[in-house]
Amino acid sequence: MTLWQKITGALGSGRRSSSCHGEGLQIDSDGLKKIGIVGSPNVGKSVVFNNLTGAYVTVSNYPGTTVDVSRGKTALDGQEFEVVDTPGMYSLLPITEEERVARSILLDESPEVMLHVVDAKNLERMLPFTLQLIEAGFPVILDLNMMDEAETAGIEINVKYLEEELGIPVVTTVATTGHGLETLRRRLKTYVNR
Ligand SMILES: Nc1nc2c(ncn2[C@@H]2O[C@H](COP(=O)(O)OP(=O)(O)O)[C@@H](O)[C@H]2O)c(=O)[nH]1
Ligand SMILES: [Mg+2]
Repeated sequence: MTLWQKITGALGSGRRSSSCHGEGLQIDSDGLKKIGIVGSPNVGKSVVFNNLTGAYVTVSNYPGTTVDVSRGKTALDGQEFEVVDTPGMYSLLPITEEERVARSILLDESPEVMLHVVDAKNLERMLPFTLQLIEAGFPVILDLNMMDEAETAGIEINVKYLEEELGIPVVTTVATTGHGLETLRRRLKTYVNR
């Protein structure tokens, strides 16, 4: 079985069991377009989220679960967006409650853009999920975060090639220092209004 077959096969079963959560969901979105931050645990999603949103953030249990979901707002070049920090997930096939919540946010809230944050040091391990998201038809921007550690480890990434092969915007960031965040903001805004 090829990687692609594995990915598309996984998506099939993922889709069939969708929408088990999220019924009657209350979203304080005020009709704003939404940016969903997704990715596996410990890649820097929350640091990116905090950087984008700043002070006005609400943390609440996802309905029917004990999983915390943070929501905030960001202004990109004068246009306001809601930003959702999803719990970590490794694929669209949920195993843990966190992953089920993350997938429900993707499927039920349909963000205008999914920011897939990955650890640039472990790109190879993380790209299959990017492909899953693209194949599922989600609007994806890939954020190669932890570029400082990737560089220290001597890892070079051909971002332009990656963009061409994936057909989506790819940005590099060091979320903890804010490096690359301005470019990320600009590309998010351009992408949402494309
Ligand atoms: N060196 C480095 N550390 C980072 C970077 N981004 C996040 N971190 C650290 O990685 C850890 C996990 O970050 P967090 O945002 O909680 O990850 P999450 O689980 O994806 O939300 C924290 O200790 C962050 O300070 C980065 O770009 N470079
Ligand atoms: Mg987090």
